[in-house]
Amino acid sequence: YSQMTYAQRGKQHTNPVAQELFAIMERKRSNLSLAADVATKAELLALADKVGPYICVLKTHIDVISDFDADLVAQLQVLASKHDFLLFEDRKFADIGNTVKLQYGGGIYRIADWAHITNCHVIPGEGIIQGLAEVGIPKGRGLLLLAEMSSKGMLATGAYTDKNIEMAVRNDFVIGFIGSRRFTEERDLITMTPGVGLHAAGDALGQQYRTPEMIVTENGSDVIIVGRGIYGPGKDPVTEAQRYRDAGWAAYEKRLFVSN
Ligand code: UP6
Repeated sequence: YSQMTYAQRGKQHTNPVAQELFAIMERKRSNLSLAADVATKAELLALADKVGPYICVLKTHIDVISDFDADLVAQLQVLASKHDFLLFEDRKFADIGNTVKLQYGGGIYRIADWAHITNCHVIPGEGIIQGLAEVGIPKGRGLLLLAEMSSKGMLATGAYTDKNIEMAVRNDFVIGFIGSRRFTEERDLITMTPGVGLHAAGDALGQQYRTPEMIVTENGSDVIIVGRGIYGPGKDPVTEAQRYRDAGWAAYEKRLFVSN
């Protein structure tokens, strides 16, 4: 699959969210997701509006917004249509199936009502996927499994990562992984990779960065997730978003060129 174009993969994919994601990537020539980790509603909406034209996915941590309300979600949905991107709530669910059903569908965030994509750890076992699927499938959503993490000393390796791959292959609700590489050819599961930066090597709390070329060209990942590299101190988010979009797309085209 890493040798096929995003357009080809979108046409043959069976999951509606995956089809839409590939179509957006092709239309916008962007495999960039913005990790919009800001603290207020106004900052999040301003950033999403500015950077929206250059991204395929807006990744949120909705629970860090100090003045969250239902109107924020309504406005994010307007921006998602205006700029043609998907919403990914990076919730990292990690509880038993019955509890994650409540967390995904309810509470004040009602994630399943607006987030096209969310993600989970499989530490509780496969019931977590089943619980989330009961809420998400009727709404046409998709799930990513955290097969690996970008941080120093992370424990998602070896047999644990392999279990993620097995569970993903047999659950249609799963559209892919958070991780650093392409994991399987058994079906077209999408990899999205955080910990991407053109300049910094990491931060003071264990984050580690690799370049788009390492992630997309060499490792076969599909979407780069960039946060502080775009909106960090002293940066112009539009300039940086264009730079990362171009770097991510060039890395993808190089992958196609090298393999064909
Ligand atoms: N994230 C990681 N590593 C993972 C999984 N998720 O960094 O393994 C998320 C973080 C943050 C974003 O929660 O929202 O990706 C990375 O942001 P940064 O580019 O500013 O480091």
